[in-house]
Amino acid sequence: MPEETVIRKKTALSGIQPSGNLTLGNYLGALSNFSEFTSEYNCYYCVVDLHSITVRQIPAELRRRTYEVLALYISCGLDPEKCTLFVQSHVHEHAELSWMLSCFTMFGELSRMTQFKDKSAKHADNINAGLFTYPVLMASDILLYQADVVPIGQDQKQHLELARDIAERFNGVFSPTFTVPEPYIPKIGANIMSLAEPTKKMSKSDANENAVIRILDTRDVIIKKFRRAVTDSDTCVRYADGKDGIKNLMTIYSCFTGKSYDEIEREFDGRGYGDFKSAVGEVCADGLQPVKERFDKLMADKPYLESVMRDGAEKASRAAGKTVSKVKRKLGFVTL
Ligand code: ATP
Ligand code: LTN
Repeated sequence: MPEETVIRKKTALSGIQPSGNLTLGNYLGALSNFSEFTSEYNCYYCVVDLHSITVRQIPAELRRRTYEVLALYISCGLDPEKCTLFVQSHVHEHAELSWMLSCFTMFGELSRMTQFKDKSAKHADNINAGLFTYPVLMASDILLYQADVVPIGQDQKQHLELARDIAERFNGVFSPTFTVPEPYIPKIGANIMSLAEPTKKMSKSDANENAVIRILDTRDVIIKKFRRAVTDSDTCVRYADGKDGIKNLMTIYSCFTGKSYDEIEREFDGRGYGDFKSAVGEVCADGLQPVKERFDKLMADKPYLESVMRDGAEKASRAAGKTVSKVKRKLGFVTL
């Protein structure tokens, strides 16, 4: 009899922190790519609330944002019937594996993480141990589900590389235990910049509202913010060095229209920055409109969102439990 070959469906996993109102950077760099994986991969998308407490949160806001990020997952096309949508703190194995993997992560490795350096500079009064070990928790999120691919923006590449190193180290000591994950970083949109300081990443927690487009901003606000976007003293829409503001706007325009940089240059040839900025605002507002409409409906139905969380936690726990049992066995913990 021919030997039966079992083809394992690959797994995709990603997470977003409920640490602020999501931005266009979160959308283009991560969220809008999540649904690409749902037909061919086993998908796990997680609201990473444990990560968000590395920075002080107001409890009522954290709770509301947890519902919001889940509602945004669904609004951006993730069907809870086809993928597992869940909240990290509902699956205790994340914290449990994180402890075990922290014993396979070096102090020096964590000290080199640029997000740690940036966040400790930004929150100098609260450089807590969680901020330092944050990447171990992220590695645990990924390795718990044996993820093959992790859709992320450019800023998370270093954390993903660390997750790969931890997996390889553990596998090397105890025989293959974890799948070594690959990042999926989109070619365009992986690094959306601030509209006020286009050499800096657009970040959820930026104090300057004009620097950030929020997924849930109204059409008028989106258009106004793009009109105010910092550019340069030239007038020509060109993708060239030294034109960070224009390059960022061209990237955003390209993401929403599918047009190449050459096509965009031709389209706006001889027209000023004003015209271009208005056009970027229009395509962005149009692109986000359907997401917002679905979001409003979902937020009005908390019991539904809670049922999604409950089902998601149950499915995720099943997969996570298997990995944790395997890791404990390999480490030599007594199982009863
Ligand atoms: P914070 O400002 O609170 O640190 P953040 O905006 O960086 O948060 P996260 O929840 O940490 O957001 O990130 C969620 C996902 O969005 C990650 O995959 C991250 O790489 C991606 N992302 C965040 N900002 C951008 C950006 N400016 N451009 C592209 N992708 C981004
Ligand atoms: N560290 C990420 C958020 C995050 C994540 C994950 C992303 C936590 N766990 C697992 C992908 C996979 C961030 O700060 N953006």
